[in-house]
Amino acid sequence: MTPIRLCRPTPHLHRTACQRPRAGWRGSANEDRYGLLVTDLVQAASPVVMGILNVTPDSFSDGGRYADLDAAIAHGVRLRDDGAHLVDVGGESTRPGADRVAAETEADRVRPVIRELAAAGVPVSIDTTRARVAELALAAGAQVVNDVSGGLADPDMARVVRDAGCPWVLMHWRGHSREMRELARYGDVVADVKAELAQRVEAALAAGVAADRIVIDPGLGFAKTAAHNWELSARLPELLALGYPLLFAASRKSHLGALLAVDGTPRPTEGREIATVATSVLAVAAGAWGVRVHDVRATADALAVWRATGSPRLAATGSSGPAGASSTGPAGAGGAQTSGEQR
Ligand code: PMM
Repeated sequence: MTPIRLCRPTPHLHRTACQRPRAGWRGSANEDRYGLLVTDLVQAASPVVMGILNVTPDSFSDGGRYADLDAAIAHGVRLRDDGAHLVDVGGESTRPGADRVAAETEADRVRPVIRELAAAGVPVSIDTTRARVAELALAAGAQVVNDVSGGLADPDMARVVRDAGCPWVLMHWRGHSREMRELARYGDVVADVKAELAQRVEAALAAGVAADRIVIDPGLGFAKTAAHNWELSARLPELLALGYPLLFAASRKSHLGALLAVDGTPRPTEGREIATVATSVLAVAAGAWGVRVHDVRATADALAVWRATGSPRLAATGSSGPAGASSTGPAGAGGAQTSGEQR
């Protein structure tokens, strides 16, 4: 693997050497289309905030809310105005147990939204595991591919991303929604996720994707119990050692609901925002490149505080996990995925 230099978020506004396109930066054709935006995002000096816009009827937190085109566009613009560097548009729910939708349905949901947001100057990423949907979304104006399968679900995805020259978020993934619960079996969850992410990065590089287009993501909630999510959250420096920018996406997920449960009843998704902000800031302080969140304003405010206090970095925690969390099954803070919980 060719590790790229990871630019840590810093409070400085001027461009550092590692923010400038490096030798090997892939040509002016890609720069024309993705140019500075891409350079700024993947090699950003400040943490990148990705706002979530699911145009699905059934996503676990915002499902059904933005199925209407005008509502979706208005929300995407609001996310940008609140401070999102990217608005992540998804047309297929990936909550555990969800049925797949047809590729045409997924594409029909996302394309008009992306087209309008791009026309309004909102930078968009497409959240899809399908190469064809990614291709159509890029043609409609998306600038980043966010692939929760890390390229595993569709063997053609690497070609699409390589040809576009756009950034590619490779998330750790073991299987589609219907089967992911049974796949939450690990020896040491951090070591296993790290090794599997390294394989996905290798595959992307082998397919010709440039190293400076790659972002990794541990995939909280995807074939992970609550204990796995906490352990990954606590040991991000081990994943950062892979040498790639890391996206952290805990927003409103079920381990937060379980942590805040009262009498065994998980806190509903709307009540998980403060916990989301806390975990996002901790991730950035540990070195995450960016966070993917529903409430962009709350996150942006918290990151402004983090910057104003000198962007303090946490000491690397080494390999010991959080107290009480087990990597082999549900235990510790939050315990198992509660049935009925979405992620
Ligand atoms: N989680 C969801 C959807 N897309 N993308 C990335 N990169 N990482 C994630 O953890 C992730 C994702 C599911 O959450 P949602 O229903 O709130 O979008």
